[in-house]
Parts: sequence; C-alpha cells; structure tokens
Amino acid sequence: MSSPSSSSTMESLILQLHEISAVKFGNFKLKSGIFSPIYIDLRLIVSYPKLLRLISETIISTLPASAAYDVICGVPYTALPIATVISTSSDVPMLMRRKEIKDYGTSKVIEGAFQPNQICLVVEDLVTSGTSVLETAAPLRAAGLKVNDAVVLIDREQGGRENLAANGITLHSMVKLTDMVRVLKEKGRVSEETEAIVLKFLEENKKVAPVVAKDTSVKVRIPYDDRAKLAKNPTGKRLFEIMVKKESNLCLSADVSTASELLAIADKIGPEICMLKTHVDILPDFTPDFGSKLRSIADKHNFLIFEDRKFADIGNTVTMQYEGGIFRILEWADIVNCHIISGPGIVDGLKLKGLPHGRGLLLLAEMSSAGNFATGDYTAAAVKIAEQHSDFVVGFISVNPASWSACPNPSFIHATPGVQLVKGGDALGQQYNTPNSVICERGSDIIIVGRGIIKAANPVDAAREYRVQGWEAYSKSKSV
Ligand code: S5P
Repeated sequence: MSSPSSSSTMESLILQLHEISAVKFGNFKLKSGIFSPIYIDLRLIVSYPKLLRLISETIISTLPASAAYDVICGVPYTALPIATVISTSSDVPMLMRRKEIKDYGTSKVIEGAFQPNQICLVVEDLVTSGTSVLETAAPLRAAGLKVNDAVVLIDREQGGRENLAANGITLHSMVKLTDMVRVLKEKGRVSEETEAIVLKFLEENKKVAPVVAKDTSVKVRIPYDDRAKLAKNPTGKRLFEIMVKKESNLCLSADVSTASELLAIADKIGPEICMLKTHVDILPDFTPDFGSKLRSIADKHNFLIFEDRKFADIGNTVTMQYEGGIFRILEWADIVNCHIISGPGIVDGLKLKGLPHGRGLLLLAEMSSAGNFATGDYTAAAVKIAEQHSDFVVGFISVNPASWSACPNPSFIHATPGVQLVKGGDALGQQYNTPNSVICERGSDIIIVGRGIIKAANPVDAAREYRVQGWEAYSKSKSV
C-alpha cells in the first residue's frame, strides 16, 4: 500500500488498532532479543469482532488480481481467526497447519481437504523476517500445494518481503509499520518525538535474518563424493557412496512394533533411504534369522543397516553385547553407536570385534532430547575420541555440528535424529527440526526420521518427501 493516509478505511483500521492497545509505544524486548520502541499484539483482535471482520475484508479486497488462490491457510495462531473470517465471508475453503504434530491418529500436518497443485494463499497478521510464513509454507508445499503469495496485515519492513521473495513467495501487506506510525502522528495519537524514535529504530533494524532462509543460511560443504575418498573406514566410505548414488541422505528409524512389520517397511521404503536404523530389542517376534532377512533387503535396495544399540558399558562388556546374546548384532549391522560416558575403552572394545568385519561406529556426541547432558566438553571429547579411532569411527550422532567448537575431520559423517517436516516435539522430550534446518543451518549430513514416516498416512510418500527435502537441502548447501 503506497499511501495509507489517503485511504479512510486504512486510517480507521490503524486508529482502531491503537484504541484497543494492539499497538503500543515504549521499550519492548522482542523475540529476537532486541529492544523495540513499538510493539504490536494482534492476538487481541479476537475480542473485537467488528474490527476482526474489517481486517479480514480489507486484507482480501486489497489483494491484487494476480494473487490467485484456491484455498487459504492462516499462520498459527494469531492469523487463524483472520483466515476463518475470510473463509466464511468469501466462501473460500480454508486449511489449518498444525504447529505440533500428533503422535496418534492420522498425524497430519495440514488439516482440511485439498487437491495436489491447488494454490494456497498464506494469511499472516504480522511479518518481521518472514520466518513464520516460511514455516507454514514448507508443510503446505510438502503436501503438494502451491504457495505463491502471502498476505499480511502489518509488514514491519525488517527483511520479510525479501526473504519471502527468495523463497518464491510474494508478500502483500496492507499496512507498513512506517505508514502506521505516520498516520498515528497525523491524527495526534503519538508525538513527533515518538514517531522519530520509531522511524529511526525501523531504519536501523531493516534486516532481520530469517530462521528458515533459502539462500542466506546455507553454508558451503565438501560434497559427499569427495568425503567418501577421505573416509578411512570401509563402511563410512560406502555410506557416502550410497548417498551419492541414491541421492538420499535419509535414514529411516524403523521403530515399529514387530520384526515382520520392520522387514515389510524396509522393503517398501528401501529405495528412498541410504540407511535403516533399528532398535532390535523392541521386536517381540525377533528370531535368529532376522539379521539375514534384513541383510538381503538391504542388499536388494542398497542401504546400510544401523543398529541403534547405544552401547554404554566398559570395553570388555560391550565386546560381549556386540557379538553375543540372542541378537548377534555384529553379524548383521553395518553400523552401531555408543555413548562415550564410560571413556575411550568402549571404542577399543567395539573396535576389537567390529573392525575385522569392516563395521563402523557412530559416537553419540549430542542428543536430540530436551535437557540432555551431551553438550560442550562432552561433545568435544567425542570428537577427540573419534579422531583417535578414525579407522573405526565413521562419524557422530549430532544435533548442531555447525555450532561445535571442535571441528571434526570432514571424513566423519553427521547423522541427526529429531527430524520432522515442521519444528516441534513430542510429549516425552523429543525435539524436532526440519530437514532444511538440520542440513543447511546445523551442518549435518544425514536426517534420521522415525515417526514422521512411520506414522504418516502413507509412509512411502512421506519417505520420498523427506528424501527430496533432505537432498535439496544438501544440494543447496554445497552449491554456495
Ligand atoms: O539423541 C538421539 C539419538 C537417537 S539415535 N535422539 C533420538 O531420537 N535418537 C533415535 O532417533 C531415537 O531412539 C529414535 O529411534 C529416533 C527418533 O525417532 P522419531 O520418531 O522421534 O523421529
């Protein structure tokens, strides 16, 4: 909108927002940590139905004809009522994006009826960097919808328009923050001094980095095929090679309830993955031929088997746990992992058994669960142990390797659990990041996905989506 002061509707809207104290002046700490002389809280509009209606009508009527759409989706939560009013008054179907994914039922991220390739307009109350619009656009796109435009009541003019444009989304804003302040000053609601302070603040904070940016967040990485040449362990080398060949950095965490279910899903999802992760001790129908059956599926689809055993004992004990018992993990698992809580002796023990078979080991350097203790010096110690055993250790279970102070050799691979299509968590402390954030921002190599695939309505389609998103993120991060 070029001149809101010329539009009486827009002026009235700005004044009403000020009247209900949805626009406040003072000194406010924002989510980003910076202090702002202006604060906007549009959650309040649900208590003012006439204003809510005015906002919804104005949002839709100011959209240019070029912004065509079949369905709309409000960014949770503040824009949900706005989208609902638009939907009911203009008779356009609405979708809802879940912020938290259910761990039961259908586990849908997008609620509502739609067809692939329909165009979805994203509705938002306020845009700063554009991050929340992107977080809603990503699962909509992943579900097969097209997202070309987003409409917002207020644009704080802090990089949102540019960040969204970089992600193929045109932002249409009804009110720019500078215009809003100008109107409030013209109408005597704020002093000239306040206007000057706010305008100065906006001028100085024009660009806020997005959390989910397309091109600005990526870091250069050494391609997997070059790292395959650096790997000392044959299984680590093979893993890189499989990833390149299958264009997949997806590891399926096959946490299903029975061995037969596991074998069935391994066969179905095999073409999409570079590695399949098991928890063999959760399978009630485990039989001694489980390993050989899984092995032949792995050979058929060319993926590695990773038994997520998380060994944690002293060296001598783990040699027996690795080789013996009913599971005989050493016989069929290409890769196992261990904690380093007991010191480097655990790696010596596992290596004693594993290396002669060409097996590999991942060290748990970080964990994805809230409040875990695998941080700081612990993570650095894992890197040190890995460097000392680079013939056997193939890499790490990592969460944010980009933030590590100790920078491991690029021959080590980073595999990250806690991945779903949208950020969130479960009821027991698991924390999820998106494939793009895990690969591009956090510098990992492999996404480990469990319930995001297993509990999806169609696990094969979901696996494909994760593979594509993971690979696109990798391709992006090596091309810059
Ligand atoms: O820190 C960790 C390490 C692992 S290996 N956090 C994890 O979640 N894991 C495993 O990854 C966990 O045991 C589970 O098998 C998988 C994550 O499953 P999801 O359903 O939460 O994706």
